[in-house]
Amino acid sequence: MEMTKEEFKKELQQRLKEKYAMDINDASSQELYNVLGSVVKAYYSDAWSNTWKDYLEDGQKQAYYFSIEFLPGKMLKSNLLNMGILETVEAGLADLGVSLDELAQVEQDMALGNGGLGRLASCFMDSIASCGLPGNGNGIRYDYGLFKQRFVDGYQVELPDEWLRNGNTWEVRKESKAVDVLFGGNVYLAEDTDGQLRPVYEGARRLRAVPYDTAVLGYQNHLVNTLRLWSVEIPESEEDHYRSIEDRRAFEDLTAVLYPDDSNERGRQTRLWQEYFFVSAGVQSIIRYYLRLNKPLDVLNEYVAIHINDTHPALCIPEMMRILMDEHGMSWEKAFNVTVKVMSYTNHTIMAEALEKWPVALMKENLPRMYQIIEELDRRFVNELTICYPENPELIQRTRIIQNEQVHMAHLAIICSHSTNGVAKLHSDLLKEVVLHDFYQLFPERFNNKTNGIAQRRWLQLANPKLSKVLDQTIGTTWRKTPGDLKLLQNYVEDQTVLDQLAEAKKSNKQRLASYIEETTGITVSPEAIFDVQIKRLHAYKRQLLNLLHILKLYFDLKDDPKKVQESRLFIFGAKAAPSYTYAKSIIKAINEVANLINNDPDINGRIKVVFLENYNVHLAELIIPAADVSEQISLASKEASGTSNMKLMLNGAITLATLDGANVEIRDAVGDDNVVIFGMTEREVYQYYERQDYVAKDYYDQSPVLQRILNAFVDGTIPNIYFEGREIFDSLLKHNDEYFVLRDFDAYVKAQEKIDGLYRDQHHWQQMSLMNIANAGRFSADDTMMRYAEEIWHIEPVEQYSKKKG
Ligand code: GL9
Repeated sequence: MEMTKEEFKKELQQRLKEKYAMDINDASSQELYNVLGSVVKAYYSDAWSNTWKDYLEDGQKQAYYFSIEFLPGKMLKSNLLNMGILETVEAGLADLGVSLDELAQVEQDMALGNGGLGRLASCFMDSIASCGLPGNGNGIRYDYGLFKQRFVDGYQVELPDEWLRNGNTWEVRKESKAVDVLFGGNVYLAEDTDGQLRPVYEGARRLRAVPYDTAVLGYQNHLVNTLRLWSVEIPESEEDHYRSIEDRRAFEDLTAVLYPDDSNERGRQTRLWQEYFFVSAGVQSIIRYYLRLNKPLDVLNEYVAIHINDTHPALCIPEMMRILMDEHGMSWEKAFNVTVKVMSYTNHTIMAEALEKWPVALMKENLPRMYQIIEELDRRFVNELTICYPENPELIQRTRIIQNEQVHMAHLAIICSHSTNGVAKLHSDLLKEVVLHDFYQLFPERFNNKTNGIAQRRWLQLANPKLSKVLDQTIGTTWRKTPGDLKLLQNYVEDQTVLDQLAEAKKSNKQRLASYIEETTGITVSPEAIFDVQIKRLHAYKRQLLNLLHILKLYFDLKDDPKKVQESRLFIFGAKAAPSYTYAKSIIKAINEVANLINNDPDINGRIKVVFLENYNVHLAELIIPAADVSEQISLASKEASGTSNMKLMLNGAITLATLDGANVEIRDAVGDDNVVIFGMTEREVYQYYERQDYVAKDYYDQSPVLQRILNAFVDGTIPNIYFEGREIFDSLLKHNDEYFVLRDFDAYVKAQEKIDGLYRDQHHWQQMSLMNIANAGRFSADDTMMRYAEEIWHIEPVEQYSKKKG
């Protein structure tokens, strides 16, 4: 893919004329953005159709990543970068008096995900294509993405995310690839003309699933994979079935909104419909495509791998069984055998409340055929175990799919797939030893670890051009394709010039963020302060509250002793709370009120500032992460499966302040104890408390005047305007015994923060630590993670390698 600057300019102006009959000076940013989008799309369209054709002709095995969430963010610059024309286009636009950065702002964030899980899926899409792997995404095209967050009087208010209002340049509606999906009604088995038992559907609703395809461009390798998102429509033939507008709406709304819960949405009928809708449409379209290869269905696993991203798409399993048996007459045994080989599953959380279960009655009523198949899967599993473990009926009860009138989706996913992985070493170990121990005993060979990774193209090359430039000048440009080469930076740890350049880049990113903060909040912050960042969903286990308690401690210390030696600090928060999660919303309110209190206290005089940025999303992350000095990863050990912002922050030179949780453990291993600040209980200690049941939060309060003052501030009016919220937080710690051990870890956290303060004072040393973090972040490249999935789970190969083998 080649294009000169002049060719680009000509093409852009030409298309602007065709589409709007306009000159560049008359076009609005939106119009220009639309036209630029069409230039870009035209530019990759050949590669896109060639990729499909090549896969088909070569009978290439492909992976399909099924995820109910994808969180790609903005795509313009990322597409330009991957096509290798970012600089050409930037320069061409500049010639025409247009700033690419400003134009890029016009694009709406594609926010079809809640947080880490959805963002991971998008990093994986980028990496799959960039590694030359044949793999595609399958999900839902929500009309409304994750809500927009506003603060009103310090409270979170949710507004709809109308991301499609101005259209979506990148998607292509594929009417001809639509499929039908059936819901509800009755299903019974009856003998067909050929004597076979086939299901007969009575009174089912038929909905049409229409795919919208988005190109996923590999990094400068001419490969273009597909992210296929499904949208619901009512087929014309079915219109008579709808008695009223409301009745119709209920079905049309199936793909209207993403459920905004950060871990799991339980028990809601529409959510179950969403899950089946995109799963059924996706599996049907895979099979339809496969049949074009003219291969028998019992070797499907040699051509297709389906990945179940968390349990939300676990219905892939019974749906695959249904298609193979009901539509293609395969026997149960054969269908099951193939299905297990095709499917693999990733677990993303050990939080018990997030393990998805569906009431049998709901499943039966809404997805009768799915339920029949699940019931049979359960029955056969129980039979087999009864033969193998006759002496252990408890094991069978604990592991079966249907228990207490509920369908356990994780059990379904593990029993009927060939691979179950966790997302960081610690997490995978906990799955084997504790959470899924029974299954590990039954199927030890299925369990494996795949530590998460991040796409360094977005999180370094695009988000941090300043640092990227320093890297290019210092270690050359190979790191752009091979993130492992960042390691070369380690050779410069004693090089003052390089350290200064890194510091300069950081400072400039801090200035950029400071301007944004000033513009959006009116708060003036100094780029000299330590930028201390906690950005992630608001959840009790992530312990934003611990951060807040420490801020209050610093505040009281400075009030008592204005001469106290201490670096000035800017505490930055970004976090959305699930709309129904009142406790998380109370924490948001409390942080906002503490921010008001401290930022406006003349005694403090700006030495501590607290900023809670509204509407944290991918785009804002790209602004915050390059500017961070300190990365807060302070979840209670054992609760954060992996975390991925920890990797992004490290890559951008922030020092990690962390508990030994999730991937923090591997970050410590990568940088060494001297380049990270670790504190708090280990996961073992946490489990010991669970076993002994002897944690008494109130003891910590009773014994610590410091904690008394801080906690009392929530209920005695010291923090204004939080009458209810303050009480709720206070009670959560003392009356309800502090579920996430905030008070237990408080002292250790304070000491760790003091250590950070001391380290920062020695700027030379701090820069060296920062450099070591950048240099060792390569191992968290999603490219490597995807290569491991490809080799060890999906058994697919990069296309280049494949062509070489062919040749
Ligand atoms: C999560 C885990 O909580 C994170 O620790 C992990 O990094 C990601 C990706 O594996 O998955 N599981 C989960 O349900 N969420 C995660 O972030 N929640 C959201 O996506 C909001």
